[in-house]
Amino acid sequence: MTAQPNSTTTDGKFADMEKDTVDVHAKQHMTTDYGIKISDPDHWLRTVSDKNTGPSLLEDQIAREKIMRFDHERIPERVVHARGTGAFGHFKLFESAEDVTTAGVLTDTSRTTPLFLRFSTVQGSKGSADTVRDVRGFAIKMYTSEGNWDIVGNNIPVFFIQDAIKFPDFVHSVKPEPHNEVPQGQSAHNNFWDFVYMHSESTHMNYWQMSDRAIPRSYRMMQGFGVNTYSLVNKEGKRHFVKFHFTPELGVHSLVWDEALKICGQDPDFHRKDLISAIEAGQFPKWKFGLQLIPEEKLDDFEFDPLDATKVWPEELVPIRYIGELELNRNVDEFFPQTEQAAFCTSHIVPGIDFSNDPLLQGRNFSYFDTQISRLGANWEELPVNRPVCPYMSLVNRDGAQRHRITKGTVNYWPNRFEANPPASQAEGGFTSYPEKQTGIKARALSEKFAEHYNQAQTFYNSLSEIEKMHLAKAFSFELDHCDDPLVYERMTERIGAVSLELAQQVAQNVGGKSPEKLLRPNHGQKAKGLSQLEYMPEKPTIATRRIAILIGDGFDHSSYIAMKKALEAQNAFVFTIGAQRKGVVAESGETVVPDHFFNGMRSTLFDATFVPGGKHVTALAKNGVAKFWITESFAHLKAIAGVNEAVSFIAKQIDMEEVKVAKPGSSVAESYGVVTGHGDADALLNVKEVGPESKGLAEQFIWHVSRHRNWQRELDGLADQV
Ligand code: HDD
Repeated sequence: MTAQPNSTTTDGKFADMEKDTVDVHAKQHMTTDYGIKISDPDHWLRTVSDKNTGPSLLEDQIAREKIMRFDHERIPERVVHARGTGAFGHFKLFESAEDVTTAGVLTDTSRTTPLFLRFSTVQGSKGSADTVRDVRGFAIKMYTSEGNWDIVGNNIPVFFIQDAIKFPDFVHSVKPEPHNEVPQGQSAHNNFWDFVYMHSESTHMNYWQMSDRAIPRSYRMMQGFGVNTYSLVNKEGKRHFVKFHFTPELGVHSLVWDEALKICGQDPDFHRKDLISAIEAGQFPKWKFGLQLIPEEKLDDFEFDPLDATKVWPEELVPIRYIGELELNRNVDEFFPQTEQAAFCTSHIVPGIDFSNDPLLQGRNFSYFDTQISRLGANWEELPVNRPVCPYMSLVNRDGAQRHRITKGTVNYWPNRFEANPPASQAEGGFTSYPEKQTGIKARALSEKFAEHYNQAQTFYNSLSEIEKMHLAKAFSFELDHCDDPLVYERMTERIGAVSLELAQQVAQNVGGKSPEKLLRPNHGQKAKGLSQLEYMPEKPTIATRRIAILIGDGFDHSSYIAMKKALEAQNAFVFTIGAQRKGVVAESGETVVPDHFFNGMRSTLFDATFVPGGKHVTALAKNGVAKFWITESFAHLKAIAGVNEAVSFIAKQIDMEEVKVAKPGSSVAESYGVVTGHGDADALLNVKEVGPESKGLAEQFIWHVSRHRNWQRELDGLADQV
C-alpha cells in the first residue's frame, strides 16, 4: 500500500470513511461474505477418485459466492465523463463573502472544508486514454458543515449547448458513431462536426475545445470553472448571480498535439499517475478560488444574457474576486468505492447558495440525480464517499435497494404525533429558496439574447497569442481531416469563416472545402483578458513536479550528473535517470548508478525536459537510436534540453539546425531556442544562485527554460513544424 503523506485536512470526512474501511494487511483470515473462515480458496469442491477428477459440485457455496460476486463486479460506466480519477483535499477561505452570501463555507474563515475532486475526459469510455483532445471535467464535492455542496464544472468556462434538452443529441453526436462504435476518445468524426455545424450556439465552445486547453499537460495545470450561473443570497435576502473560478498555482499548461497523441499509446494513464505521484510526493496541487458576481438588478445590462452557458462574463466587465484556496492532499485508498462510486449533482447546494434560471443548469439539476439512481441505485448517497459529514436524517426518504441505514422509531411520515424529525426554520439553518418573482407564459423558447452565437468566439480567437492561433488551425485541420463526408468538412470550413477568415482559409487549404474569400460577418476586433492560457504563468517561476530525464551510459561524467540532479531536486523537480540498462551504469570515475528506467522502457514524451551530462558515454549514446531520437523528439516538442562538455556535440548533431547555436569548446555557456549547452567545470556550470531570464549559469538557464514550459519560438520560426 502506498504511504499517504500527512494530510493537513482537519475534518471528520476521513474519520467518517474509516467506519467502512478494512485493511487487507490486518492479518485477518479470509472469510465468505457471510463470515465463515475459508480453508481452501483455490479448489472447487468436486468428486474425485484415484484416477479421475469428477464434476464440480453446485453444492460448493464458497465457489459459487466467489464467482457470483465476480460476475457482478461492474456497474454501468458514466454515460459521459466515464474516464476519470480523483483525490481528496480541502478548501480554505481567506476572505469572507458575507456581503453576498450566508453560506458558512464562504463566510467562515476559520473553517477547513474537506472535499473530493474528480477529473475526467468526456467522450471516451472508462478504459480510454488520458491525453485525448477533449474537455476535462472538474467535479468537486465539498463536505460542508451544512451539507454537501457540489460544483460539477469543466476546465473550459462555456458549454456546447444552451438548453439542457439538447444534451442527448450533443452526447450522441460526439460519442462513437452508432453503427460501428468508432472512434474512441476523439471528437474527430463526421457526426460531431455535423452537430457543431447544425448548432451555431456550439461555435464558441468549439473554439475553446480546439485550443490547447483540450490537451492539458496535467490535471494540476488547468483551470476549473463552474460554467453555469448560480446565485448567492446574503442575510438581507439580496441576490447576486455568480460564476465560480479555480485558477491553478502551477499555471495553465498543455501538451503539444503530437506528444498528446503518442502518450495515448505510450502511457494511457499519464494524467492519473501525474496526480497520484504529485500527492504522494507531498507536492499538493492548489487552485485559487474566485467569484464573479453580478447584482440581480444588473442582469439585463449586458449585450449577452449572463444566464447563457455558451457565454463567458468578460473579466473587464465582471472582475474575479479571489477569496479562497482549494488543495488536493490525499489519494484514494481504493478506486472503485471512492472514485467510481463518487456521484455529483448540480442540485446539491447549501443555504446561502441558490440556482438561477440558466436553462442548462435547470435541466442538469434533474439529470444528475436521475443518472446516479441508474448507476448506483436509490441509496447512492449513503455510500461513504458521497455521504455528508454533518448530521443528516430524513424519516421519509428510506427503503430501496441496498439500504444500509437503520432508522429507529415508529413513524415514517411528516407531520407526526411525536413531532419526530422536524424541519428546520431558516433561523435554524433550514434551506429556503430565493423568493424570485415569476411571470410569463409557457413556451418552448429562450430569451432574445441567446440567439447571438459568434461574438464571443471572435473575441476568444482575437485574444489568443500567435502560437495558440497556429495550434487552433492545426487542431481544426486534424479533426476535419478525419471527417470523410465532404458535406461535413466543406460546410464546417465555411462556418469557420463566421469567426476568422485567416483560420477558415488555412483549414480549407489543409482539408479541402471552399476557401472563403471574405468573412461571413465582420470581425468586431475585440479582445478580452483571461482567454489566452499563456496569461496564466505561475507568479514565481517554478519547475516543481516537472519530470526531467537525465540520459546516461557507461563512461558518463559523474560530477555533472550529480550536480545537475541535485540542482533540479532542490527545486522540487522529479528527476529520472534513463540508462542503457536498469542495472549498474558505470561512470568514467568509477561510480555506479542504477537508472530508474532503461531507454526502451520510456520515451521523451513522458518528460518535460532532458539533460545529458558530459563524458565518454556520448559515443555509445550516438549509436543508440532511442537516445538519439529522444533529443530530436524533445526538440520537436519544444522542450528544454541541456548538455555539458562532450554532450554538446551529441545534442547539436541530433537537432542539426544551424539556427540553434551551441557552446563552442573553450566558451562557457550558450542558450539558443531553449537548448542550453556549456563547456567547463561541472561545479561552475551547474551552480544555481538565481533563476530568471537574465541568469547566466547553465543549470540556472536550464531551470528557467523548463519553468517557461515550452519554447514557442522554435515553432514560430518553423524549426519544429511537425508538431
Ligand atoms: Fe454533465 C457528468 C460537467 C452539462 C448530464 N458532467 C458530468 C461530469 C462533469 C460534468 C464534470 C462528471 C462528474 C463526475 O466526475 O462524476 N456537464 C458538465 C458541465 C456541463 C454539463 C460543466 C455544462 C455546464 N451534463 C450537462 C447537461 C446534462 C448533463 C446539460 C444533462 C441534461 N453530466 C450529465 C450526466 C452525467 C454528467 C449524464 C454522467 C455521469 C454523471 O452525470 O454523474 O448526468
